[in-house]
Amino acid sequence: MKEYEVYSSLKVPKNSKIIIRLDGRSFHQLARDLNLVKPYDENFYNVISKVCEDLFKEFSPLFVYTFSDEISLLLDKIPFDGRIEKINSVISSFAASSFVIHYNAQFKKPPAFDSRIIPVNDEDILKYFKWRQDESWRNCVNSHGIAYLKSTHSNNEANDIIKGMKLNDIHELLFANGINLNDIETYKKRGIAVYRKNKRVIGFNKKENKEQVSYRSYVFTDWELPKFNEEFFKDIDVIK
Ligand SMILES: Nc1nc2c(ncn2[C@@H]2O[C@H](COP(=O)(O)OP(=O)(O)OP(=O)(O)O)[C@@H](O)[C@H]2O)c(=O)[nH]1
Ligand SMILES: [Mg+2]
Repeated sequence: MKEYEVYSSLKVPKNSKIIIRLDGRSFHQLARDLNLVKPYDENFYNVISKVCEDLFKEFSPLFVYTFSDEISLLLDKIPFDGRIEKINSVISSFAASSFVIHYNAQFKKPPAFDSRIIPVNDEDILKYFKWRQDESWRNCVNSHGIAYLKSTHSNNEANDIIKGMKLNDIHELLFANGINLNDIETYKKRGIAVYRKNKRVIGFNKKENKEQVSYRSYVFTDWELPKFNEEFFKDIDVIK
C-alpha cells in the first residue's frame, strides 16, 4: 500500500532556503467567537508572538514574522529531509497546538492554520518580507477604517464605503476624525518579528588576568520593527 502515498516523495528544492507561511483558518469566525477587540486585540497578538517564539525554538528558523493571523518562517536548515507533506503538516499543527496552549479560552472549534512553502533565493528574502509588511500596513489602515465607519454607519454601509476607498483616503478620513495612525503602536503598523540578536558580554579571563568581551546570541521578539530594508536584514545576519 505504500505506493499509494503518491505525494510523500514531494520535496523542496535542494540547497534552497524556504519560507513557510501559516495562516489562521477562519480566524474571522474565531475572532467573533472569542470576542476579540477590534481592530487590534493585544492579547491575541501576545498569544501569536508566543506561537512564533515556540516555532523559533523548535525549528530554528533564521527569521519569523507575523501580523494579523499569519506567520512567515524563513528556514535555511530544512527539516524532515525536505518532505513537503511533513513540513506543512507538522509545522501547522505545532502552531495550532501552541496557539491553544497559550490562549486561555474556551474555543467553540479547534483552531487550525493552513501552511504553504515558498522556495526563495537570497534576493527574494527582502522582497518577500517587505511585501508582507506592506500588507500589514494595508491591514492596519483598513481595519481602523472599518472600525471607525462601523461606529457611524451600519455594518453593510461601512463595508460598502470602505471598498470604494483608497488607502490614502481612509488615512485622511481617520485623521479628520481625530485618529492619527502615525501615533499608534508600531506592531499594529509593522507586525512583530522573532530573530537572534547578539548580546555583548564582559567576562573575566583569569589566565590573562583581564576583562574579555564576547558575544552571545539570544532569541529576541521585536515589537518595534523598523520598515524592512536591506540594512535591517544584514544587521541581524539574515542576508549577506
Ligand atoms: N477583532 C480582531 N480580529 C482579528 C485580529 N487579528 C486578526 N483578526 C481576524 O482574522 C482575520 C484574518 O483574515 P483572513 O486570514 O483573510 O481571514 P480568515 O477568516 O482567517 O479566512 P481564511 O484564512 O481564508 O481561512 C481578519 O479578517 C480578522 O477578522 C484582531 O486583532 N482583532
Ligand atoms: Mg486566516
